[in-house]
Amino acid sequence: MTERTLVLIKPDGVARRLVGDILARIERKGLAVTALEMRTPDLDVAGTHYAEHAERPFYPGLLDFITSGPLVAAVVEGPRAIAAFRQIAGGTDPVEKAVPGTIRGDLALDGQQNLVHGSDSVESAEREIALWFPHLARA
Ligand code: RTP
Ligand code: MG
Repeated sequence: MTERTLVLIKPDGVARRLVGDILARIERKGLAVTALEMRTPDLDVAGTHYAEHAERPFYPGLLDFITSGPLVAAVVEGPRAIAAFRQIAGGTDPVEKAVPGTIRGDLALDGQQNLVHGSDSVESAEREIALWFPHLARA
């Protein structure tokens, strides 16, 4: 069944000129990029995006990082797109969890500056797509 997910190429990915590499990996997996925008999010959008982590000690630093410069937000679609993107992203910690062959496993070192975000459930995906691309929200 076709699914959609919200992907962010975080500010470290843009700063390191990895946008093309990461989009190519998404497309080579067989997923489709159906919306794409570069922007520097304000604290409101970043805070809402990561609201589930509001009580975590890393939350303030995470918001500083996510709002630090331009990122790329994308809607990615395909069969099992949510799990498929998280598979090619690799685990959250690029060294301890992400394996070689994944975006984080191949290209990142830092547990916070880990290049990409991908929605973790259908509910998160719909919430995040409505946040980043309001015109694509489903009723
Ligand atoms: P994301 O939400 O960005 O796709 O990443 P994820 O599901 O793999 O990881 P999650 O647990 O949702 O954490 C969100 C982001 O917060 C930063 N983080 N820092 N201990 C730390 O310093 C720490 N833990 C998480 C990372 O940028 C992570 O991707
Ligand atoms: Mg997450």
